[in-house]
Amino acid sequence: MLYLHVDSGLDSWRKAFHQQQPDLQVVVAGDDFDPAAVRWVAAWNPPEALFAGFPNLEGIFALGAGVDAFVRRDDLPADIPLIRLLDAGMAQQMVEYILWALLTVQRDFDVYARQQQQGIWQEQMARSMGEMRLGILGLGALGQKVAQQLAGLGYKVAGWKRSPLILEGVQVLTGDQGFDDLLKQSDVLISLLPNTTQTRGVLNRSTLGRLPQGAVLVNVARGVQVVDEDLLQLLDEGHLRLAVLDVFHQEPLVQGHPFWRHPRVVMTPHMAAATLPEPAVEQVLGNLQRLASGQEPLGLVRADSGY
Ligand code: OXD
Repeated sequence: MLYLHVDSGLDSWRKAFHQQQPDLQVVVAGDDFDPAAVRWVAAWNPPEALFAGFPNLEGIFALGAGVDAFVRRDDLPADIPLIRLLDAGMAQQMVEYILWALLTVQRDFDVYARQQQQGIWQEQMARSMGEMRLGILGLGALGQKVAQQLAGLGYKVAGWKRSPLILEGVQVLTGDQGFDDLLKQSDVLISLLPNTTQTRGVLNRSTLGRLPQGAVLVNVARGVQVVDEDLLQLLDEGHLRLAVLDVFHQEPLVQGHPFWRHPRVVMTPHMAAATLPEPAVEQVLGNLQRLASGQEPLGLVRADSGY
């Protein structure tokens, strides 16, 4: 029996499970079932103490890429595998979102929006894709696909990862020196980093200040990676041209936060890459099969790295 917890679209999730594996019993809050019979939980934004209610749990599937809401909890026994989604339709959405941000600056649509408000008719000198140097922080399952697709379109793409990696068409940098080099050469810095103790606050005055004059930040990872005051200062001082933000310290972003009205901030409500029920369920079921045959599931979260 698998217990399902999602914030929205419950019917689509149940349907996807039913269509792909009709014999798997899927239960949700409010159903009549014995908690002791629940072996698996598939969840997004799991409420506090959710897992403690199931004494015979064998594994937990996070229905997303980031597992920060699943780690460091009191109700999650350390010996139970935590498995996250890898891509499952999210990479393509990320590419689309980032491409929108890139085209906004490459073709100066942010400038034209301001010019329109001021009644100014003036053509800007657009850059080509090959003139845009992108720096992608985080080359995990999503980051790698995003990097390669953007490189395939003609952008100059570099990426940073903790451990070395060979990725065709992408310059991969590692270590502290690599991080510094990436910052210095990125016209657009894109965060796809996981949320860990090391990445919290990593986008601050010191790091963002090392980006070239007029650079742009795109954050599609987690809001806590950004020190908001530092970002606002760098935007106000004109060091950064634009910040495209999909994620925030607190979501929904509190009313009155300066991001809402800042002329150099473009914000969206954490929608860059939604979890799509069908590919996500396919991945969960594939992993259930792997576990049943003694194989390691894909997307197993490592306790030491937290992702
Ligand atoms: C995720 C997210 O981590 O949607 O999947 O933020």
